[in-house]
Amino acid sequence: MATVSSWELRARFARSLSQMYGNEVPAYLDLVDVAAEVNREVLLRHGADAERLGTATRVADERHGAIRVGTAKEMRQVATIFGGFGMQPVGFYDLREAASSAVPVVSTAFRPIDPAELDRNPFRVFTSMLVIDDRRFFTEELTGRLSEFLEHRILFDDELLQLAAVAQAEGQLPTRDADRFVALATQAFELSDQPVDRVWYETLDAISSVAADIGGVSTTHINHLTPRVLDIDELYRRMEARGITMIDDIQGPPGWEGPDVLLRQTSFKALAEARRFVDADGVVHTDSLRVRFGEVEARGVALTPAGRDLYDVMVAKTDARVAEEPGAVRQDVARQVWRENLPTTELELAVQDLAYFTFTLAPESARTGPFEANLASLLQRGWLVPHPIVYEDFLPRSAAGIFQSNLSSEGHKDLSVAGSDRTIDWMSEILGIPVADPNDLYAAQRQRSLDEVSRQLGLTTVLRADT
Ligand code: OOG
Ligand code: NI
Repeated sequence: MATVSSWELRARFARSLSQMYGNEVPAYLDLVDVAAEVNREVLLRHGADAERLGTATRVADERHGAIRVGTAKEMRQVATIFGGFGMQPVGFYDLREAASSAVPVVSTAFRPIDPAELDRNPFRVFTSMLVIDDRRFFTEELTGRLSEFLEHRILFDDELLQLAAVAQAEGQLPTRDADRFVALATQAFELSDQPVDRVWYETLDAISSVAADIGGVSTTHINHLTPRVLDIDELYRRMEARGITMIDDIQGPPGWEGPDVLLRQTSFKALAEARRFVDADGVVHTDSLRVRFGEVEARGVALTPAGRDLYDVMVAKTDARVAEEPGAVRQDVARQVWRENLPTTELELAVQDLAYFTFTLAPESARTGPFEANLASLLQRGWLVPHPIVYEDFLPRSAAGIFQSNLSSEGHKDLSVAGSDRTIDWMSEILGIPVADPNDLYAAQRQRSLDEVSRQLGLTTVLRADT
């Protein structure tokens, strides 16, 4: 019997969502076009070097989506659906802390974790869940009403969930089921034309637009779909030249001449979309909402915990200098801070254990010094060649920035009360499966490669990065 494997299911799902979202939000197609144009040019200009952080085919298809749900049960169903596409929960992001305005959600990302699976198709979905009992945002009474409203809605039908469960258990589906699974999963994230209860929506909107988008409607929808671009500064200029207003800045690290690290993202502002509302008098009107937007991203090498600490220090230094020099352009200030603090080569990032790499043996002709069974020295003496591990995850501050740049107002947040406690363990518990720590995944990938080169070098004690 012909079957479709989980990576093909994932690739089809990403493509199908992309088609659906392109129909719903045509400006997304502009972003995809410009990203493809820029990618082609970068590949022509830099050749194989441009593929160090992912092959041209991987990058061309690469997307991340964002969705938002309301309850533990919905979250668990989402885990089943994405599990059917070979995507597992990785990382925990508390946007309540990362955002200055009211963003009452905690998030994880569903993505493939095996490097070979990532190469085949790296589709990931940033998934946020409303924290309905956080007293900084919701009164006890509102928590009760939210809980009541959310408990009664059904986002995903049984057929979808059953197909997902089979796909997850078997790692594949028969062709006909595969078509159905992809179609139903895509449909589940379409924008619904069911009328929205205006009074209820506005009650939540006064607290947080994000809360209204999640808890104010009886369905869910994809919030954005993000292509990957190899030169985000160039993309930004071209989008503006096309007359599409982008948010003020590129989030994350600045553009600079050294290695690309982590993740840079930018977006265009949410567009007005026609939505139907039912008013208190029962009459249905068509009005509009600005909720969904277009985002694009550039990915760099993953940073180790030490590299991430340095990153946080550099962000804090940038913040401080921008505060001292009103009128300074944040990216220019950040670039300066980067030049003062971050090594300018991948080799040096590897030697200082600031970023994650895999390693291969260099040809003998490239070796410049005697053998010593120590990773830093083998790198410096040219015995080993480092290859960057691409950052596959998200940044809380950028995510908060993306959320915030698209809110219609600051919303309402009472800082005099304590928030409700949410952690990665809590998320694992409600999902019923462990949420992976991204660092563990990168570190394991690096160690597998060190095991291999140690074997090739005939070492009795394997090389490690942290000694
Ligand atoms: C998610 C915002 C975060 C990203 O790329 O950091 C995000 C949302 O708006 O639902 O997608
Ligand atoms: Ni995003």
